[in-house]
Parts: sequence; C-alpha cells; structure tokens
Amino acid sequence: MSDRKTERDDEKLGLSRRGFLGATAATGLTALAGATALGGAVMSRESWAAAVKDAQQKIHIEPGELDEYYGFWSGGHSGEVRVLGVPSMRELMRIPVFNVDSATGWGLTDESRRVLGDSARFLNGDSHHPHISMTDGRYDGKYLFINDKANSRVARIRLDIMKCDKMVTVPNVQAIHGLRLQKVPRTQYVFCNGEFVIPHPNDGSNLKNLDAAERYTMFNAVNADTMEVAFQVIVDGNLDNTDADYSGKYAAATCYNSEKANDLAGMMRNERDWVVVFNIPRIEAAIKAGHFKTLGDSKVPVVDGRAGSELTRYIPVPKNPHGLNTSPDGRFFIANGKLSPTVSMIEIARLDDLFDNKLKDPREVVIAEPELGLGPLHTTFDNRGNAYTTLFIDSQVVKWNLDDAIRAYKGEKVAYIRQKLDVQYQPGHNHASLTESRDADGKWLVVLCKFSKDRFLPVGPLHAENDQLIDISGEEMRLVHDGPTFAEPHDCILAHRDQIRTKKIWSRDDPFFADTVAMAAKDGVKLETDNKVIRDGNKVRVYMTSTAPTYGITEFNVKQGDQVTVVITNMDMIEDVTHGFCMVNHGVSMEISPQQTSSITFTADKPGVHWYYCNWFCHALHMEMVGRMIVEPA
Ligand code: CUK
Ligand code: CUA
Ligand code: CA
Repeated sequence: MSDRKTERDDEKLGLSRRGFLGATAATGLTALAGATALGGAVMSRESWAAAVKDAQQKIHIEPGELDEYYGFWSGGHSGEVRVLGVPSMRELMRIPVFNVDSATGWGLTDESRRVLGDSARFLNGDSHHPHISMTDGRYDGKYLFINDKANSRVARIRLDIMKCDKMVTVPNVQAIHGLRLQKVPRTQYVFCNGEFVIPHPNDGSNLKNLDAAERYTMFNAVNADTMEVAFQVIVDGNLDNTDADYSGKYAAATCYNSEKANDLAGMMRNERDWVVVFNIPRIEAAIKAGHFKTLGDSKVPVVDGRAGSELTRYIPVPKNPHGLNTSPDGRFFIANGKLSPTVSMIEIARLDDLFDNKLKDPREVVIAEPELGLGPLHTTFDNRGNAYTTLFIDSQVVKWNLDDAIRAYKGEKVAYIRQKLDVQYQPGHNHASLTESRDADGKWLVVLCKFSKDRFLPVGPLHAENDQLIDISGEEMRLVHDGPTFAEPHDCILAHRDQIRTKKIWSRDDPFFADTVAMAAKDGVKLETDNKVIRDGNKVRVYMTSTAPTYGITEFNVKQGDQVTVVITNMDMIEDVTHGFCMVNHGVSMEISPQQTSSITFTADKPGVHWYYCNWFCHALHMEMVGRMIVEPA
C-alpha cells in the first residue's frame, strides 16, 4: 500500500512511470505527447497525501451503507449491462441482454427467448451505449436503452426489475453503434446509428459492379414505447456516435468515413469529415406527407437525408471525429476530433439559421475548436461550465472551460485548459455524474481506460481494463479509485439513487411473464396453487410451484422425444429467496425470484432417470431441493 502511494507521489511530481512503459496506441503520434500537469501546480508531498486521504474517505462506503449513485456500465462484447454502486464502484448486478447467461437463464428461458425473438439464434453481442430514459431533460428512471453493434440490435431494460423487456433488430443496416435518447419533451425516440456503408439492395445482385451500386448507411429512430423502428434516414458517409439536443428538435452524429472508403488509409484521406445534424420535426413532417420509401420486406419509412436534403445539414469538422456530446446547458454539440487534437463546438442556437439557409458556410455554426491534446474521443461535463475530454493517445483527461474556449477562439488571450490528469491508460469514454441531463452535478467522473498494463496483479495475456473514479467536485481533478473490469465496457451512465425505483419482489401481474400466464390459463392451470402435468401430443407442460426448500412436483414422467416445458412459480414472498431450476445434462437452467413465474423448454431426448435441482442458494436444505424426470424409451 505504501509502495503504491510512493509511486503515485512520483507520478504527481512528474516522474511519470508511464514514460518508461512505451506506447501502446498503434500510432507514432505518442512521441508528440506533451507535458502532463498544465494547470496543476506541483503540491507538496504532505498536502497531496492529505488531499488523497480526504478523497479516499469520500469513496469509502462502510459495510451495510449504500452508495449515492447507480452506475450502468455497458459490457462491450460480453453483451451485457453491469450495475455498479458509485462511488464505491462495487458491482451490484449484471443484466444479461445480448448474451446467454447460465445463472439467470437469459437466452434459455421461454420469457427471454420471446424478448430476443428471431435474434435468439445469436449467442453474442456488443453493447456500447447505455442511456436512461428522460422526461423534460431529466432521467425518469423508467428504462435503460442500449445498442448491439455485433448484430444490429437495440434493447430496452426495465429499471424497476432490471431485466431486458424488448429488443429490435434494425433492418437494412449493419452494426448499430452510436445510441442516444430524445431528451425533450420525453424519450419518444431512441436515436441510433447504422455504422457501416452497405450496397442497397444487399442481396448479392450488384456484386459484379459494387462501385456502381448505390451504397449508404442510415440514421435510425426507434419508438421507445413500442420498440419498433419509427423511421430511417439515408446519409452520406458513415455514422459513428450521436446525441440529441434539449429542445427536441435536433439530433447530431459524427461521421469518420466521409470518404466512403473500405480500408484504413482511405478512411483517413480527408482532413475533415463531418457532423450531420437531423431536423426531427422536418423528418416527421416528410413522413406524414408521404415523402418516403421502404426497403425490401421492411415497412419502416425511409427518407433521404443526403447532401442537398432539407432534412439534414453537414458540418465539416476535423478529422475522423468520434464522440458527440451535448452540453447539459443545451448550448453545444461537441464533436471529438480523434485524429485531430481539437474538439469542435457547434452552437445549437445557430442551427435554425443553418437549416433556413441563412448562413453562407455551414462552418459558421462552429463557435470554437479548442486544441486539447492527442486523440480526443469523448467529452463529459460538470455544472460549472467545464468539460472533461478523454485523450486516448496522451492517456489523459483534460478539464477545460467552455466559455473560455470560445473567447480564445475569438482571439482573446485566455487559457481554457484547467488541468490535465494522467489516467491509466488509453481512455475511451468518460462520464460525469448526471451529465446527460439538466441535473449534471459535477461530483464524480468515471474514466473507462482500455489498457491497465501494470495496475493489477497479472492474469495472463488478457489484461483487465481499468475504470477509474475521479473526484471532480473541487478545483482539481483527483484520481481516487482503480476499478478493474472485464471486456469491454465502452460507456457508463450515473444516476442519483433517488432516480431509480426498483421492485423488491415481482408482482404476479407483471407483463414480463404474461404470455406464460396466458398459456397456463389455456391449460386450465392456476399457477399459484396447481402442480400439474399437461400432455398435448408430444408436448408436455409441467406446472409446479416452489416454496423453500421444495418443488411442488418432485417426480414427473415423459416419453423420449417429448418437448417438455417446465413452468415454475415461486410462491416465496420473502425478498432474496430466489430459486433456480437446473435439469442435469440437458443445458437447462433458470432463475425464479419471489412471486415470479419462469419457464423453459427442452427435448427429453435421453431415456432414464434425470435429476433436477435448485441452483440458487435458498435455504439450509437447498441441496435437498431436487426432483426427478423419468423418461420412458420411445
Ligand atoms: S465508442 Cu467505444 S470508446 Cu462504441 Cu462509444 Cu468511443
Ligand atoms: Cu431453492 Cu435453492
Ligand atoms: Ca475520414
């Protein structure tokens, strides 16, 4: 412990140990990385130690005490969502979404497979951007939405039960990447970007002359209530990240491949790519007036937003921009330059003039383009007019002032950079508490670092990532916690604990398992009391209750080849008494929490005796909570 502090002391004093580590970012630009502590004067060892102690006290949550914030982390290519308490950074829960989960049975149970629909055949996912539904620019705590880049899906998670309840595959695009929500008047649309440019139609009919084929990708809006795709907008170039404004009128997205190239060199050819801005009321009006087409089998209205369209505007910005972030005061869209050391500040108040053709040059909406450092990827905000931008190549977070950046851009001699803080290492997203809402409170900053290198005990060639917690409540940013994570949280969102209201046990009328309840009603089964086996041709439905430590049925008979559906209703009322159901050697496992009904379907393909058991520890006699399926040979 004392060793670590000494090392950090050394870093603070400028004896950065990263200097000896060499570059990891695949770029020669690292050599250009500048000095670290621009704004921060070097403190004495004593006063710095005192400051760190103070910060550490803030994040120390006593056993039994609760955190002030919920954090929702994307799980990257593990496909899930993780729930953390902040500032302790304790992991509270995992919510399987685009993955299969052995513990809860997500992807195995009938209820989850109904949510997954056609896409249940995919066992992988790649979740990047978790965002909480809003009413009037404030988190309303109802839903969390998240994209799946791997299989072009968008999912909705109900935050009262922390389960995914709807999912949609966006048609005619490949790889849904950027995702943000309409903030005002409420989240009616989930905006999401199709990243990759593909030929249309993409049915192999145009492969002989692909260059001549029409090629594009689309910006998409999903109806947050129905989770159906509301509309799609054809764009030039490609689409990376997106965000919406605080008037409900505009959404914007970055494009890094204005070149429409298929290779790396081609994608870096232009000095500027662009931000495309979408005029949502104009798009809605065009669709209402019938000015749209449809593609293939899809019924989704598609409008054309390519250059010259009245629905969009293209604003040139340097170079391969990545993150797109709206400041919580509603004044700016900020595009992060990635291959340019700058971020571009787009003044949202000027967009009306841009759309009404009152500006000669779309660049007139760029009110400042501050230079911050190497590899700016994402920006987040406090409530005091400051922004925090990750510098991937410099492995730093830079704190800068929005208004001072504008004054400097106008030629005033004013320093806009407040501080640069080393992070460990190569940060992607960062996220400040409540920053995507009007309630941004400038207390905590999470920085999601892609590389941890030497920060943790080694665990083989695959290293942990490092989500760092930084105290931003004072003048100076202070790193207070390292949080190792598994592949690969891209982004997170922090809400105050009062904004999230969860159920402690299920309601019997919860829509999550309503279809299973309807099936039971058809079979004349009362789920809360009946323990019954219903045969329907070669389909067998086994209905049982569970009350710690017993199942309502401890033995049932089926025939080899039967399709068996086991439906269990957990009649326990006490919080925390979750049961499970695992049929040995059948790949069958599920969670049944108090007052929940869960079901799972499998084929009884092996004659003989097969034990099933409860796999969620529920009682002193949990081991004894078992039963047998007897399968007669065909
Ligand atoms: S992206 Cu991963 S670091 Cu998908 Cu939001 Cu920028
Ligand atoms: Cu029921 Cu363990
Ligand atoms: Ca480019």
